[in-house]
Amino acid sequence: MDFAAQFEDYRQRVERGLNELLPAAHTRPTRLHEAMRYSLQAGGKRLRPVLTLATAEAFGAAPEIALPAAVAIECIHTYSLIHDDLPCMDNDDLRRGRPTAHRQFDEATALLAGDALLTYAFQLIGGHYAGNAKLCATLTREIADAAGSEKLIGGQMEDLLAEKNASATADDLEFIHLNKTAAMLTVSLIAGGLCGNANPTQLAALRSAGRQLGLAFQIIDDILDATADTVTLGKTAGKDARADKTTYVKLHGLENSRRFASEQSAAAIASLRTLPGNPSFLIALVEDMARRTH
Ligand code: GRG
Repeated sequence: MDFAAQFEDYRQRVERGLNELLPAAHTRPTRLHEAMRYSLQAGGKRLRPVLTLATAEAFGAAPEIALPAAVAIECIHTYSLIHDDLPCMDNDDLRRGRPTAHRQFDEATALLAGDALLTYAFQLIGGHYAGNAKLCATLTREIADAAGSEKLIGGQMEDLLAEKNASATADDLEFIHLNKTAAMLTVSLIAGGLCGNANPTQLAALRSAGRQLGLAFQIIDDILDATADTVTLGKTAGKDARADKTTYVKLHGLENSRRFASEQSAAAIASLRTLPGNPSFLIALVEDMARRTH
């Protein structure tokens, strides 16, 4: 199977998993469950859950074992997008090519749908890995750590603070990217590794790859915001410059940002090459991401 077909195969597993593992839309209260599914099923790239399934498989585990963890991570990612779009944060109207959750429903429903997706992620982990107490505890700890106040939420907090601070530094920007973006990508790899019984050295290689992939991903996001159009992106383009936001492009310029993104992608590939088994799909995914246009 070539890369595109393999990605599509993983993506479809994720779509089926999301559909089967989330409460049905008609579950009471229907408005809440409809909003959770609306945002989840709006068709993101599914990068994080695909990373989890592919990493598990690279370590010889069946992707089904990693599916609840992959779905849990996509639930957390989607909650963070819903909350990020709210009027009190980024105040955005468009996400994944559709009206944002608070536009489609209302602010309170969007807030609750985000809360519910975050909570449901841990309900899924607790329910599906109960038969393997060590795996259940480690997945819970790793995912909670990545989504918590020192990583995803901490990165978002500093991002909001940096918007009001014209003298935010390259160090501030790295903190934001490592925590807001790289932490969830890293835990996607780690969750797959844990499901595939990766040893501590292999987990360390996955952590390095996640950090490098996350930095490359975020720099490319900054470049796309500055260079792509809203229709291609499926979200409002050019927002960073209009808000005079501190980004890689603002601090280092387009050319240096492009160079830094390719250096980080190359470093992520080098980290993945140290893994046993067959990390070729993961390597192709990093290469593909480096070329992404949305
Ligand atoms: C509200 C706690 C909290 C966190 C919000 C996700 C987020 C943090 C902010 C969104 C803005 C942003 C640029 C975040 C960096 C991570 C990122 C690029 C997310 C978008 O991920 P994609 O491109 O989205 O994988 P899809 O829609 O494809 O899943």
